[in-house]
Amino acid sequence: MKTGARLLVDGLQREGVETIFGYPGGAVLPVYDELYDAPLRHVLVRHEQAAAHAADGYARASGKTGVCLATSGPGACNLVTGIATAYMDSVPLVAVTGQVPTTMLGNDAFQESDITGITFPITKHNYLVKDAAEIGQVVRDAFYIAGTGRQGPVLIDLPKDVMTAQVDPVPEVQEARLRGYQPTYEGHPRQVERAVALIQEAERPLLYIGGGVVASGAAAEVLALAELTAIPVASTLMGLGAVPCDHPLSLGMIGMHGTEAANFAVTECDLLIAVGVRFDDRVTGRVEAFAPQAAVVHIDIDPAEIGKNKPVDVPIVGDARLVLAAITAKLARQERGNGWLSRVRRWQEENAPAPAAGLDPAGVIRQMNALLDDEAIIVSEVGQNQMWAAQHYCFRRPRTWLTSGGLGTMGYGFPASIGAQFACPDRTVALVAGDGSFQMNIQELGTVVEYKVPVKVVILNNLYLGMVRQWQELFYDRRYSYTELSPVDFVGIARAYGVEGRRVEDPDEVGPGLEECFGTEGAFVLDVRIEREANVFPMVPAGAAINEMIGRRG
Ligand SMILES: Cc1ncc(C[n+]2csc(CCOP(=O)(O)OP(=O)(O)O)c2C)c(N)n1
Repeated sequence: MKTGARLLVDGLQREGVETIFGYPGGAVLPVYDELYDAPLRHVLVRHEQAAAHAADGYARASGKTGVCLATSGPGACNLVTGIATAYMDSVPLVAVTGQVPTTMLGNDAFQESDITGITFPITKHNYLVKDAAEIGQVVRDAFYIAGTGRQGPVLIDLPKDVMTAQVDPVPEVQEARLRGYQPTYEGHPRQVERAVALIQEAERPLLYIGGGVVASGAAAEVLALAELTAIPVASTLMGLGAVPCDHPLSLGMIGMHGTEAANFAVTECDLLIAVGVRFDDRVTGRVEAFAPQAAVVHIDIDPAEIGKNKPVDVPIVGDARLVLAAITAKLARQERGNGWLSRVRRWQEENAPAPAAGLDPAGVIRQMNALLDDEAIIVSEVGQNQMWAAQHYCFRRPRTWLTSGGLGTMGYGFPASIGAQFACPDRTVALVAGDGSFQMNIQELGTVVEYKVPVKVVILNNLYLGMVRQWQELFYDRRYSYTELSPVDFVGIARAYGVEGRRVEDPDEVGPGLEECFGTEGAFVLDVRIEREANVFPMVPAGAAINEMIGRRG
């Protein structure tokens, strides 16, 4: 005989869960009582949004499914932004919420919210469990759904009486088997043949890779194909790290703040091999002008992505790793003597970034890069800080760059970096933040102190909501409507929680400041006062064609 709450904890253990992030409340107390002496680590965050982001950071850094836990009503609602963030970036997550007893469902009971209704459009699947005997199987199925195919968040809502119900006998948990859910892993052989033929014929091919490459562990396969056939590679924000940034075939990031080489190459290419990407508008700009001369091969595990935003010539539904391996196996080494690579290289050389004056954020990121090893995990907040980190840090390995790409969630980075540090306790985890976004989940300094999480926070502090101010400067005639932020004593706040910190206001102090930050054993907050009106360039204005960049460097 076991209670529903016990079956939940047993289920989590059966799935290999070691760490969960959560926040208690009345409706979830039976589960917390079970956690009291369960061999599971529960991390008490300071806000449920942070629990979801921490579980997400844990998942992105480790490749495992992250788990968060909250109470009903306000607790569950506070998870919503974190669940939506994970959904948009296809991150495997299981969120467990307490719910009012089944007898009170729909009565506007105290702390009731229809969380399955609320999260319906932002979860891959969700459950409102009404029979405690089903909990074991629901947990098994939830982890299976979250972690297979196109990964994503799954929610399990447990009414309080279901948690306390006694189950006897305890049903055996079966292998997950879900009618109507069968992800396709092997690409269709005929489509693979067509892709191979197009690669053999192409004169100006380009690989366009995204988060799906990281998720499916296809980084080595991308590199093998690129090297065998001398195809340059452009990466989305989410794909950074899959191919080392300093590899001769790497063009860096594509899109709104992408490199000239990547954006010009996609405009000129005659074959676009899109892998694990979704043709997001931040990448394509005006979609008709994106790869206008190219035949398009699109490889994706999610059939719904193919042809969604851009017509595709060769659709290949499957796991990127398997499909790329199948394509590469059919190809012989190809040289590209037609000048495509030298043209691409010329774009790279002509547009090498020029050093800026003053306390330049790009310089801060480059100095960070010089100090840290390839294993370091860099997490960002959202805004200019995110784009500077993406542009100027040299990512060389998958899962070393964690950022909210699809939803662009300010407040994501700090809790995600805590989750990443729990997943990878022996590696350096550094957060690049803006002063605005850091303040969105700054209370997690409490979690950092309580659990001795040694994350390093580097605030690129411009006293503005910088990215929005940049848009106001460029497109709203410098009318800075509600984007100026008053100065905050971040070092004082950090110290009040018990975290060390230092403020840097002079370019010469950046190096020593970073050295102190990364040389300190525990957590550290480095508040770097950058040039207030530094902008992120190059930039493709919203709705423009991808090669219509403004503010080119130099
Ligand atoms: C939760 C949330 N609210 C609003 C926005 C809109 N937004 C995008 S970037 C940005 C400014 C970010 O400012 P800051 O964190 O200081 O970073 P900076 O751009 O200055 O580096 C805002 C408000 C958002 N992305 N997320």
